[in-house]
Amino acid sequence: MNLYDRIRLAAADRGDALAFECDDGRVLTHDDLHALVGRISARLLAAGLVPGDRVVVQVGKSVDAVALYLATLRLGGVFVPLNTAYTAAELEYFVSDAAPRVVVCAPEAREAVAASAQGVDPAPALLTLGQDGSGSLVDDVESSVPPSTPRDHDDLAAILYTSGTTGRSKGAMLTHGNLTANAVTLRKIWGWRADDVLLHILPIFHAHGLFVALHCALLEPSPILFHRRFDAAAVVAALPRASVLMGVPTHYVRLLEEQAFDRDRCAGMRLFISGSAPLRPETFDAFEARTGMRILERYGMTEAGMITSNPLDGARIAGTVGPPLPDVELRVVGENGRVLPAGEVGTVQIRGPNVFAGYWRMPDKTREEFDGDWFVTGDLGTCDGTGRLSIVGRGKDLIISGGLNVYPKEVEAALDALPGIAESAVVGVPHPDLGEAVVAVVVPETGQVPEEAALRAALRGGLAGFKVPRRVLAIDALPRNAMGKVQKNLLRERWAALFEDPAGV
Ligand code: MCA
Ligand code: AMP
Repeated sequence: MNLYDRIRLAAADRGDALAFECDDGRVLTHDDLHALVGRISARLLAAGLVPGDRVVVQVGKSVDAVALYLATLRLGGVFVPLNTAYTAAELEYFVSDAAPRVVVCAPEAREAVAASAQGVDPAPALLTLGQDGSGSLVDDVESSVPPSTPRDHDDLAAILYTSGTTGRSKGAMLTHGNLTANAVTLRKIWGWRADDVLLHILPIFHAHGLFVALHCALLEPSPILFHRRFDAAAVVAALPRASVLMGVPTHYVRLLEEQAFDRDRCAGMRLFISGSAPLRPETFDAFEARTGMRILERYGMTEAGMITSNPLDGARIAGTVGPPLPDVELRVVGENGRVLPAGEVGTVQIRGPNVFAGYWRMPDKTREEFDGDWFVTGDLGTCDGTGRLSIVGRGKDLIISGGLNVYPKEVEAALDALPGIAESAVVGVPHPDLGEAVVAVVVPETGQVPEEAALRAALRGGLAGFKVPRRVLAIDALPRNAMGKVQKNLLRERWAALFEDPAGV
């Protein structure tokens, strides 16, 4: 079944019930939401969308953007959300790779996005959507509301770009079957209830905020308090009306910085869920001491949605991400390809109905990341005797800063292209707020060190802000092993305490 139909059906006898209450004062019932989805579907259809067509979307978080996602599903289109922080240079790659029928962007970005889409043949329709709901996407259209398009398990629902360890970003193809299987399982294992109220604080251009959070609430259906950007004080104020919150570790670190965040505020809360990056045991403990509640940590990936989860009932153990979801199989594999017993550290591999259909137009890359029918996550982990997984590191050269992925190679290439830089190495080092912060170590060409602020400013033109290194440090030569490979572990060790002193942040 088309995932949209499932969502519509879930609210069939709850049309008058609250679906969204936004922090801008907008309130929508389920009937309002689905009427909006209908109008946007008509607009997309008028733009020429047919099943299988991609809809590339780079817009601010709003209920209209959620409705745009649902309308795309409804028509059998393929939703391609993009981080709003991406620069025009970054956007160009995604638009040309996805070859969309429709591109939706903020009204003020229209010209830049039109330029990014210039090479796409046939030229996509360009529609606009402002965060306040203005724009050509929601302007009245003449055509009548189209019916929903039946979809099979294997039909694509979305492509989410994840940066590649080498070179180009890869579009992870997710099917209606993938998204539905994960949503149905999560709703069950997290004990979702009709009287739950989700406090939604995540961006909706990633799997966490778009799929995990929204699907659980919409399939119940339970109301959503919708914050368009994360503001810790606003979250604390809204908590007494909520029962479930999903966030990345940085959200929890920032909530703990709020004086007013206490046990009383959390009295109606049933579940705090964390994921997308490792939750430090210190954060878990501080959270429990302040609120009396133990955060439920789970582990996931764009290519597979949610993979493991600590239990709803039973021990939630800091530093572990729990057993695999009921319909997911997981194994830990050693360097020689041997499946490892409990207690040993190796690469986490998974298979199940949640695992994606491959990378968009990259069959070779897809093959490389599978071991038979097992998907190789690139994360290093170990299982205990009861099947609980702990993630102990990453085999892939990836930095996760505040829940956002940064691939060093992309930042190194941007740095190496700047005048005065002979070579560079980019690493993640511990950061009290972001978990890991991006730090660049550069070798100046002439021994004359380029100014740090100027280097960071130069990077900003091409790279999204969250990828720009918090610090750029000069060094005479990069440490290398006998094979000539840069020893990033030595750089990480040397600057491990860089952000320990709050003055250095
Ligand atoms: C913003 N900035 C950052 C980050 N976010 N810098 C480093 N890392 C970040 N994550 C920078 C901006 O470039 C800007 O810098 C300044 O911080 C303020 O920007 P603003 O947007 O106001 O930041 P914020 O609101 O404080 O954002 C922090 C945040 C946000 C709320 C933690 O990064 C966030 O929403 N993270 C969650 C991402 C997420 O949903 N991940 C799920 C991926 P300047 O002013 O210098 O330009 S899905 C996934 O991982 C899988 C499936 C899973 O398991 O969930
Ligand atoms: P993404 O590519 O944005 O989907 O990020 C997925 C990656 O985030 C995973 O491969 C892990 O490295 C990391 N991740 C997600 N959840 C957790 C967690 N609870 N603990 C540690 N790492 C996590």
